[in-house]
Amino acid sequence: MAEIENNRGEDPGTVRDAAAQAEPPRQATMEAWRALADKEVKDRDLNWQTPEGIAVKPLYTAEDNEGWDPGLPGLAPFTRGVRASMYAGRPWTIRQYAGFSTAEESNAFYRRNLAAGQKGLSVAFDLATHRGYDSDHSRVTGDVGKAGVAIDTVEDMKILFDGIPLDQMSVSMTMNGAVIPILAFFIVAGEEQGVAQAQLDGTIQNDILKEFMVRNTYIYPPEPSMRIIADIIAYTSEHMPRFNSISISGYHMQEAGATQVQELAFTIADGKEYARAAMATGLDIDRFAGRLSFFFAIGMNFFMEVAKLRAARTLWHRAMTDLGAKDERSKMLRTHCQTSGVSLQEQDPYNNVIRTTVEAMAAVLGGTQSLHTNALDEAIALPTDFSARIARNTQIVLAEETGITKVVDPLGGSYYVEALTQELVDRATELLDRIDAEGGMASAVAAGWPKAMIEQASAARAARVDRGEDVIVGVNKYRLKDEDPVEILDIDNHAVRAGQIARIERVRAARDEAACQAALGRLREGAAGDANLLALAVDCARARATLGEISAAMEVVFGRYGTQPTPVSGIYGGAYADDARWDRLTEGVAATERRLGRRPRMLVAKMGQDGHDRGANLVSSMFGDLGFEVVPGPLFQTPEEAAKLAVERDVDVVGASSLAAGHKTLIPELIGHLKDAGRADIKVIAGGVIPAQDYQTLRDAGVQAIFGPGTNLIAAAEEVLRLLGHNMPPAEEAAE
Ligand code: MLC
Ligand code: 5AD
Repeated sequence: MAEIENNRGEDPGTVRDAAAQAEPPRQATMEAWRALADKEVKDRDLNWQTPEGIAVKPLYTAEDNEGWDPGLPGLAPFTRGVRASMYAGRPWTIRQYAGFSTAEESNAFYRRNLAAGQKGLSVAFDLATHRGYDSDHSRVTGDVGKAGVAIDTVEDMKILFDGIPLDQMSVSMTMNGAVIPILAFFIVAGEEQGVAQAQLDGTIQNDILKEFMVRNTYIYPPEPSMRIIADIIAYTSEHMPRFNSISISGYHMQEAGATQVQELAFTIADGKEYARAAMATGLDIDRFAGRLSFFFAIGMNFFMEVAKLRAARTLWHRAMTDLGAKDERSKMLRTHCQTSGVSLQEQDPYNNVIRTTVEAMAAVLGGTQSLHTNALDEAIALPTDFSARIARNTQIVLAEETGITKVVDPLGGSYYVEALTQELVDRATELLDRIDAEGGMASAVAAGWPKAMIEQASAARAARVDRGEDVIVGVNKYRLKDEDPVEILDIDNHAVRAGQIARIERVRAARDEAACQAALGRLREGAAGDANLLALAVDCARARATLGEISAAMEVVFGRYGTQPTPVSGIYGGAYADDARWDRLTEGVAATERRLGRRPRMLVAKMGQDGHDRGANLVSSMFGDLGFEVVPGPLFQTPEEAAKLAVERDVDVVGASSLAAGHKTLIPELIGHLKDAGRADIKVIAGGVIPAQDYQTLRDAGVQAIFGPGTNLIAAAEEVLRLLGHNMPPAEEAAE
């Protein structure tokens, strides 16, 4: 107002004085606001307790930001962004994570995507590759080519990047277990494309601590795994200056159920641990720290996610300063983000486009460097060309149509966002201090409490959703009566495997066997000693050793790691205290126990190389709370091993949890082995990422109940009790 009038050429002081005289005095006090708001809502409490225990108020003002200074973009502590010009100078990288089937098919998919506006690549490998097995290994029959692309030798890697110049395209590779052979293949694929190592631009995930916590694609025990990381940091800092040696990932923690504070603190703590591990090898921190990068999930709590990225940058700057970094680039947290997979639903799947758009906006308003937006069919399958196009265009529209890129940190100065940023910094610092006091993240992970904390948060969230306290549109509210299935990508696992095996055989037939074995021998010796493992693996890759052979050479020395799941108890059941639905179920369990003369027993089985154990852990925890005797099966069983365990423990039911598309191969095999053992009476149920299109195949194979994404665990438990012969009336009848 004053400025408009000022355009008339009047003295601004006079204008302001006149306006002050004309208007009645303003009552902009907090007391006045509170009185008005209370009147409007009739004294209802408007504070919101978030899952991380933060009390969010209905109003924020300048008072909430007192003593807090977020600084300026491009300048320490980088709260407002790592670049001075941010997206006004260069937009974030549209980097869609993808990979499926063979190297040929994935390469063609990448090229179509790049032609349509994608800017960087991000490779998803299949689980056989992740876990260091060649496609011909007997443990991976259900996994080859399913959740990502199968890579067995450097020949596959060359095909994967055929026609994609590796000196011009930045390539991220999500690999943590078989990280040594994969990075070696990448280096040699570049070399044979004519690209020197120093020119390679990209990122390797190489983050093992979160694998032990939540993602589970580890191979070796923690100690040699940490050595591998230090070796990679040492190698890349010397030979590959443009390459990000690690992508320290909170993403999978949030996917496993972590709150934003947990994701933030554990990720920063992981980063500190890696920096310390590299320094322990004698490397100067400023030699490598500028190429440590990060990766966060962006879920539906919009402002919390924006604040989380700002808090992460603030915390990392502090952490690296404490570790002695001098170069500001060493203290700059650069990150990739991916919209949240678990927030997406099978039911009414077009809602997922909306969710992903909101999450993508939070990621860019938080200042991410690179972004993956999930496809609408996320909850059931890998993206098709159609769903991938919409996912990609979500970013292109944000970048090119909205004007969001024109202003640096446009939410900077929002009272709420700044207050949340500070609150997240403070809360994460409390956890970080606890971790430091216990000797760092490797010790904390070994002690197991961060994983348990995440699983508790996950069980609490599941109970809130099942009870309808957290709304999911189309799932626990506004659910459709009829759903039209969307078209999905189906991969012929048998054909991919046969093709891969044929190629491995061709590579083996053509290579200089003696040279290959000699290189593998040197790697084995290096593992027993202290040579740089990546340098030795590069020689193996040149000599056409396979991924399985390179992994095995190190496994001989390091061993293969495995753990026994330990489900949390009391959280899910506790949320249902005094709830009639829960009482009906516990009565059903008690009646079943009387009939059987013992508690009903359930094996929760994880077969194949699928390490996604969030669903399995939840089911184990919930059925345990109900009074079942739960046998939580170890990860990575073959169908034969799972059947054997079921028979040994004399269970009544096996719940097979599948999240990596192995279900059509693995579950029928499991049923076959139970029959062979004369235990066809053991009931088999299936849960997880199972598309409706596959239900009939599974039923034909003998699966007695299928629980897809979005299943209410209470309803699932009722069905299990019915399967066990309990006369359980439907909930509506019981209520009548
Ligand atoms: C950027 N640049 C600018 C600029 N913005 N220069 C001037 N002005 C500006 N405004 C420069 C940068 O300095 C850099 O050069 C170059 O442009 C590229 O920009 P960047 O910001 O570094 O982006 P990018 O290359 O995309 O790297 C982002 C990254 C990296 C650092 C976060 O680590 C990355 O790409 N990560 C992706 C990880 C990923 O895809 N993960 C998938 C996980 S899926 P220079 O020379 O400084 O480098 C998963 C799921 C599962 O894990 O479980 O399977
Ligand atoms: N292609 C595309 N996206 C994938 N994801 C996992 N594997 C692939 C793949 N092969 C995504 C999903 C999942 C997250 C971990 O990564 O969104 O939730």
